[in-house]
Amino acid sequence: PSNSLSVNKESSLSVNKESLQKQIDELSTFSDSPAPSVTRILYSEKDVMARRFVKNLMGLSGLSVREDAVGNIFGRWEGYEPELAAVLSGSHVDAIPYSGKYDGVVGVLGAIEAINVLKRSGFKPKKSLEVIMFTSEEPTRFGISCLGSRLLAGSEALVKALKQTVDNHNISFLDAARSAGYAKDQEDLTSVFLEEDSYSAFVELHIEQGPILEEESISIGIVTAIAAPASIKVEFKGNGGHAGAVLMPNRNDAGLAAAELALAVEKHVLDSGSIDTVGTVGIMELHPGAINSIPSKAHLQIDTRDIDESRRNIVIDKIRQSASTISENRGVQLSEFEIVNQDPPALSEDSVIKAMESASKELNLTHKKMISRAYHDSLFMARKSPMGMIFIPCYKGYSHKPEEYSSIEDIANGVRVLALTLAKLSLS
Ligand code: HGY
Ligand code: MN
Ligand code: MN
Ligand code: MN
Repeated sequence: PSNSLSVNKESSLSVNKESLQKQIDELSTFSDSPAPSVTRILYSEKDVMARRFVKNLMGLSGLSVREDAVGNIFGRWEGYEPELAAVLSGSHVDAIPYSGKYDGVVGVLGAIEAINVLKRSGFKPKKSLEVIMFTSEEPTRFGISCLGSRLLAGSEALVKALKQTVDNHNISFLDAARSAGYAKDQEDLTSVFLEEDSYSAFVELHIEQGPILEEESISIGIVTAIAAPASIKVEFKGNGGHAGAVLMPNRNDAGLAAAELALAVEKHVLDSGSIDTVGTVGIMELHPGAINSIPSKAHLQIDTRDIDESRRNIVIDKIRQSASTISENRGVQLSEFEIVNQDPPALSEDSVIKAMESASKELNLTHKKMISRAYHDSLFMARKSPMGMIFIPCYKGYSHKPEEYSSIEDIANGVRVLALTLAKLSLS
């Protein structure tokens, strides 16, 4: 089979922009919140509609489709040496509440279009090429980020945890998975684990979710590392009571304990000595949530990250210390302090970085190496195969909100770099 890539790459790798834009727009309609926002939660009926949409596109591209026990969806283009470990590319389509329509989606629809681009160019893969849609990357429903890729990477702890994980409506993970047609007769989900050396490389196309590429008018980001994420669940309990009748000295207000801890998170992060340390309290729920009732319970979820793992872990220890000091000072009970995940960072593989760089050069696209401050399924796929990520610019770096936007030109640039990168890795 000829390596048709020797022809002029500019012309032979053309993206069908209008159909890709239409797909992005149509996929965004499978949402539980009004346009232009997107809300698409794991195993919800909108998620199931999105899955059907993606599987259909994979089929139309001639990919053979399979799904694993938790709904990771694979589409395979067999190579002429099918016994070699395949090259994998993909991302996620689940979307946190009131977010945008490009986060993750660009890496799933873009990977399918990259396959179409290669097929149209007459390319024949040596190593098979596979596209994956991870079953869920966002932590929204069960509080576990990158659930699909963590399982693929072989997390025994997660298999155990999923046996008793329930969502906010007390629906168990397995019941939710079964309602979407997965995890049929599966009690333990170790069937999801990837065999050793299943893939020779994994590449994810994603919007930058930061302002750098747009600010510097650079077309392509070559990701060298992904920051180390962690999340913590905290709950404070007090006696609550009547907002009018209970005098201040007699209170142990769980809500104020939570507020003080949130400010302590900010303080510890700012004291870390590096701009790369971030901390967020994105969830803070007060019970009973009545204006004239002193909060008797407060539930917070804390997200803290850093490109330097030990610096991040120091912040976590300080947060834990503050939580117990606050509970003593305020006479509230620290009824929960659970580190949900405390992951190391991931480094991209040199061989994949080189492939992405030479692809960008051959396509005459400006590019720069950079880190990813957002986490991605790539963080866990890096544990199973050489990993790389391709970033494209997004409007003002906006993400996780409805204003998220990338132009179809920028998306098409990313798809072409992905296509050429996959071709190089397939022939390597
Ligand atoms: O939060 C993140 O980093 C990812 O975009 N879910
Ligand atoms: Mn996201
Ligand atoms: Mn994402
Ligand atoms: Mn992500």
